[in-house]
Formats: sequence, structure tokens, C-alpha cells
Amino acid sequence: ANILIFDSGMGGLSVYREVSKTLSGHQYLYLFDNACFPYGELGESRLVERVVELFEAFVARHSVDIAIIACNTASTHVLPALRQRLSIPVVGVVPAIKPAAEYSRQYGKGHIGLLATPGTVSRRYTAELIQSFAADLQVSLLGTTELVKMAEDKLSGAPIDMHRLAQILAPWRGPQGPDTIVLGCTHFPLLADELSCCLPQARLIDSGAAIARRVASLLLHSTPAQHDHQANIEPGQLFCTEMTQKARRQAGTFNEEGFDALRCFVP
Ligand code: DGN
Repeated sequence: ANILIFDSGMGGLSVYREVSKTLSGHQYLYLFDNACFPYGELGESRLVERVVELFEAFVARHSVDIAIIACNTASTHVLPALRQRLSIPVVGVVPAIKPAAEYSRQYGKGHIGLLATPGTVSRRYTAELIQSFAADLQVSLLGTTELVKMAEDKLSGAPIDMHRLAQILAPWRGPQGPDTIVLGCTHFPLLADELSCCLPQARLIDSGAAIARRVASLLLHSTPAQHDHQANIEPGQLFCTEMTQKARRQAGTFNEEGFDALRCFVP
């Protein structure tokens, strides 16, 4: 099948790695909306308008069987509108509150942390997730765009400022901090090693594996398109919405993982 992975930036790479590790023999397209990056600071109505416009245009011009919105900031708000407008299955990525709560109840002290973008921590959808799955626990929220940018810099080969990272995470460091942390932004698994250094007491949980399982089950029930021959698997296709130096540098990481040269898609 042709699987489209979408994010405002490079965060979807963490989802791509998980999905492609689990499911072989598929064709991948990766689209990142760097012209509107970072989504974490976009107003909600602008976000819906942008993502819907971009998807409608992309799906009209490229063959896509399943779309993964590999962005919590977008998924926690635009999924209903997107599903209404597109005829293909759309899989969203939302914070893994439920598994984190289960883990903390069983192995921790009942304190979970949600590390995400400012957009995601303030969503009504996120509050509902917490209410449904973690109402009996202590839940701390930390919304940061700086960490998103750090993850992007890391992918362009820049060193991580560990001192700054420790400052951002200061409220959660030490024995009072959460025992289980939800990486509620797809950029953050890309910083897992650095986060673990700053928060050694905490277990980090992301949504990658759950998304891979969800896509696998949808594929089981779909009728594969004819272009599905394992022997003919071509390199992944990589698209940005604005051709910048930074995007070109970041594309290097995707090229190493089997993606073709970066192309620009303008809706
Ligand atoms: N990767 C996005 C997410 O999971 O929320 C955030 C990207 C952004 O634009 N801030």
C-alpha cells in the first residue's frame, strides 16, 4: 500500500521508523509542512484550515491508500474534519495517556507527565483523555516548542545543549517528578536518549508502536492496490511545502533511510 506520513516537521520520522520496522513491503510518502512549522503555536482554526487544504490537494495529486497524521498537535484537533473530507483511512497520533497511566499505576507512584507542544497540552481533547484514563492519578503538563526545535536541530547534525534541556525539564527532575512520561509529540522520541539522561527516574512512553499496530490492522482489511509488489518497492518519496536550506539539510537523514531527493509540494 502507499502510506503517507505527515507532520509539520521531522517528528514523523519517529513514526516512520516504527511503522516501517513493523510492516515491510509498502511504499512510503513523507510530507512535512515546514512552511507552517511549528504547528504547536498555530491557532486552532488556522490549523484545521491548513491541514485540510494541504491534504485534499496532496491526495488529489498522489496515490495514497492510508494517511498517518504523525503529529499530536494536529491529530488532537483536526481529525474529525479531515476524516469528513477524505475518503481514505486517516490514522492519528495522540498522547499515550492510557498506557502511561496503566504503567504508572502498576510500577510507579501514580504520577504521570505529559510532555508535548503548547498546542497539545491545552487541547480539550487532551483534557478528555486525561479525564477518561488518568483521573485517579497526578498528571503534570509541560508544553514546549523549544524541545521540538532541538529535535530538528539534532537531525541537522547540531549538538544538543544539555544544560538548556535540563533547565526546561527542571520542574520534573528529582524525586517529586513524574515516574512515567508521555512523549506527546512525535519529535520527542528523537530525543529519547537526551531526555533519559535528564530524567533517569522516569519511564518514557510514546505512541509509535500503537500506531504501527493500527496501520497493520487497517491494511489487513483493505484491498491492496496493484502497485503493491514487494519486488518493486521504490525509494520513499519526500515532500516539503517550502524549499529551504534547513529542509535540504534535514532531507539528508531521510535519504539515509531510503527516501528519494526532496521535492516541494505547494497546495
Ligand atoms: N511533531 C508535532 C507533534 O507531534 O505535535 C509537533 C510539531 C510542531 O509543529 N510543533
